Amino acid sequence: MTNLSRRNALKNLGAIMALPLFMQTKLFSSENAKKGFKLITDGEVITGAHWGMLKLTIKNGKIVKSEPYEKISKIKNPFLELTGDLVYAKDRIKYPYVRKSYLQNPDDPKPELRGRDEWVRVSYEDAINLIAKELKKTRKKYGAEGVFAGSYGWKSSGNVQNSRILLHRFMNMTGGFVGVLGDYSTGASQFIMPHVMGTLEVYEQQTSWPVVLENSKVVVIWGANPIVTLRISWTVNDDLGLKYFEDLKKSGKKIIFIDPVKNETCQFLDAEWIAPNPNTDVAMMLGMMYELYNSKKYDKEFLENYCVGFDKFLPYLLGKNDETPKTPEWAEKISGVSAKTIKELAHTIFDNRTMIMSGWGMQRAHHGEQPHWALATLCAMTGQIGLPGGGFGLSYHYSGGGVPTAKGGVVGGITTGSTNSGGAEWLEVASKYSFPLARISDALLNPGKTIDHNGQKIAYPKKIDFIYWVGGNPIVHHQDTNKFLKAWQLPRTIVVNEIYWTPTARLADIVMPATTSYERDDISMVGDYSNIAIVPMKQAVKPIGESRNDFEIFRDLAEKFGVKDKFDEGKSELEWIESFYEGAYKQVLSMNLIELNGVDMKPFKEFWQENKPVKFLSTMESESYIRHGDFREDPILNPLGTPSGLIEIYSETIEKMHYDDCKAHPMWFEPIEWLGMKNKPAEFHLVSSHPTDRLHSQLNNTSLREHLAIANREPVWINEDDAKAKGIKNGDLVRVFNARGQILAGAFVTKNIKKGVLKLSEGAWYDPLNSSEENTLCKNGSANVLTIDIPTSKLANGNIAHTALANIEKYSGEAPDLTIFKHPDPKA
Ligand SMILES: Nc1nc2c(c(=O)[nH]1)N[C@H]1C(S)=C(S)[C@@H](COP(=O)(O)OP(=O)(O)OC[C@H]3O[C@@H](n4cnc5c(=O)[nH]c(N)nc54)[C@H](O)[C@@H]3O)O[C@H]1N2
Ligand SMILES: Nc1nc2c(c(=O)[nH]1)N[C@H]1C(S)=C(S)[C@@H](COP(=O)(O)OP(=O)(O)OC[C@H]3O[C@@H](n4cnc5c(=O)[nH]c(N)nc54)[C@H](O)[C@@H]3O)O[C@H]1N2
Ligand SMILES: [Mo]
Repeated sequence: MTNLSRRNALKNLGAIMALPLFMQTKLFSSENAKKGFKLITDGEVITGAHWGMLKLTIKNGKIVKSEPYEKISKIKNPFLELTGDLVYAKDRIKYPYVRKSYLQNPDDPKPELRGRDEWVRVSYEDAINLIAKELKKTRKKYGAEGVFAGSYGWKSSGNVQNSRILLHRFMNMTGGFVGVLGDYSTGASQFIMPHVMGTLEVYEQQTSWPVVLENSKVVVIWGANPIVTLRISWTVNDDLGLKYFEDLKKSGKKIIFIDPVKNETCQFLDAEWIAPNPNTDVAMMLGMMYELYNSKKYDKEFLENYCVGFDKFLPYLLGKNDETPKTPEWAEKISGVSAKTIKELAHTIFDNRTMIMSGWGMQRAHHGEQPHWALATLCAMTGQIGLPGGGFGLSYHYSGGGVPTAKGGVVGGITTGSTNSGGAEWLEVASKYSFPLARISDALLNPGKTIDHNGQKIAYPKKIDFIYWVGGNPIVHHQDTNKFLKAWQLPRTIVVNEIYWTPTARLADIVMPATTSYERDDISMVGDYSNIAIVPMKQAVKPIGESRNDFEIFRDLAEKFGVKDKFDEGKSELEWIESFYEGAYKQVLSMNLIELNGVDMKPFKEFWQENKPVKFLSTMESESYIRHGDFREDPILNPLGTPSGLIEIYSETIEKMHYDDCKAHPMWFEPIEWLGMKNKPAEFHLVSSHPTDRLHSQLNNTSLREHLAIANREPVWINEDDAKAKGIKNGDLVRVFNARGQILAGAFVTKNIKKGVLKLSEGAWYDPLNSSEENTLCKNGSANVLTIDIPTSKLANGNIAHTALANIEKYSGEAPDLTIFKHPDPKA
């Protein structure tokens, strides 16, 4: 259950199989032409991206303008204007390349030279043959266990050109691979919440916004930055999440923010700012619960009828066994938030109908299982879970959680295919060896090691010899880069399909040039929760260089294994798109939505020709949706998915795991590094939030970088008093460092961050000063050079990106040039 990916959890795309595509040099596929579709060389093309529906203006076959197809909120999203930058980027990978030593001898490929070796341009056919040959070699020697294709990443939108699914489809049909469990986003909460609430909570529909706007008196935003994080969606952004935050602002409700950073959203909403020390929220919540208990302001009936285990949690809260009552005064010492504020906050949320919207930053921390468990317990005490506008929600900041769901057709997507393709022993192997994805360095460095995970034992593969990565940038996204770089040296072969010469592509052996989503046809839903529209993603321009669609690369590889027919099922790319559209069209027809709702949906050919989205309407039912409302109404008839059917403040399942780092009820654990620790290894707490002006590492190579960069590096936020004490001025080049590594950044001196805290967004491309030197300086400011690579706990094994101490100083050396955005092949 917890192995559900967000894509499955969000919606049942319920479709099957893959598709073929363009000939390399042809402007447009014969399949398209046969159907009478032409590439628009002068005119407008409608498409979609993570950041929303787009209108592209094409002149002479080139994109000359990119703008929102329509804008619902007034909040500007600069990502919508960058399509030209993305397609015509200087660092596009235009041809297949192989690292020189690898090409010379794939059996002795000198992995230590990754990132430093020369690149040799090869033909597409040679590259495909080489990948197929080496993959077969690895499978023969080590079996499916030797091939890692977990390949986490945000790729591009589109239901057919889903690079990761295509990779898995290819791997499934040819002998299997080792995959991963969970994700980086909600690594801790997606494993703990099913024990507590019986559901993931993080990828599920929230109490609808109209209900919140009508009923909540107070909105608490606890560790979230929705104005920023709602710039994107997993599918195509509907822009409605942002619109509802605008409405929230207009509503005049009391809004309280709890975050060490007074972030863009807090500023936008002009909210009250409470700034705890990072990773101390659980202490604050316990202090609030103590105050509620002490002042008898808690809903006894709710705790008795809808929850189990408050009685077992209470002795801990009151300090009966550890002589530490979790009083507001105790919490003040840990969190740096005054006992007075903690008490007031407790009364405010009890006395008023309150919706607590929490982001995911605080669970991407050591013991990240605790904050959302403690939050659920706090809300159980107020007794507001399942009431209109009360309780908590863990996805208002993400992909439009809370935006009412529309009634319409849902387009399917390519799948990983059937696995019973004769001799599926690999499946057993692959599932046996799949490991929590944030343990990747550990798995590479400690082959065969057994770890605890959510009550089970998991053994790492004995030898990972071959890695295939598509649509992700692990050198930038994984914690403790210097450790990861060592792990990355161990496999014999690393293949990457990429659009750009990212740090990950540069550290591969074989690089396959991928198209952007603007160079191929595709289709997508709009709005992960709202399903408000279907957007055609029509090819806008012809592929750059010899870039290929991931589909084509994997289909051609499948052919080398004799399974092409199975891979594409004899369908062209457009036929796949058509089949997914027709599936949705049938749903619409069967619900009579054309007559009843005035839905303007036509057969595929007209839809594709017309080049505009099909829109649906939300229902009254979805507009009045209350999360856990049914459960509240009747907990016997509508039990939660927990063993007791109730909210588990105390979990016997977890008790039986006997873990020292995650006990049977929520608790305050000291993180491995934090501001309150004895003998701090460094002075400041570094939070590496999600970037305002990127999607992770995507868009770092666009013109937006010029606007965000300070001293031509990633900005690091520092409190003005701290900056003064360190002799740092706004705009200075600074070095941020700890025992794990060092980076250059540009100082952003501000009042809007708590003293003692630094903020450096994740996703700046790793740019080593001297890659043959250990712990070399990253010139561009990639946050993960400084973060810690240990698991949240044995329960979830999530990453702890937001737990790290670091030092900062003005950089006195000469400023080195950035090299990461320059093309590595001087001849290209
Ligand atoms: N310190 C720190 N680290 C973090 C986090 C944090 O909060 N702090 N957050 C974590 C989280 S939640 C996440 S989700 C990860 C994100 O990490 P990633 O998902 O790896 O980040 P992206 O930059 O989106 O990488 C996507 C890559 O896919 C490529 N790409 C795009 N479209 C296509 C395509 O069609 N085909 C192919 N082959 N490639 C394509 C892009 O060029 C880009 O390089 O980072 C994690 N890392
Ligand atoms: N523009 C943009 N939007 C994105 C993304 C992106 O890269 N760019 N990434 C997308 C993805 S994949 C994901 S997973 C989501 C991530 O969504 P989140 O995980 O919610 O985003 P973060 O920026 O990591 O953290 C949100 C807030 O938590 C605060 N925070 C950090 N540590 C603590 C703490 O200990 N306590 C408290 N109270 N607050 C803390 C940070 O200061 C930040 O303001 O965003 C999505 N949206
Ligand atoms: Mo994420």
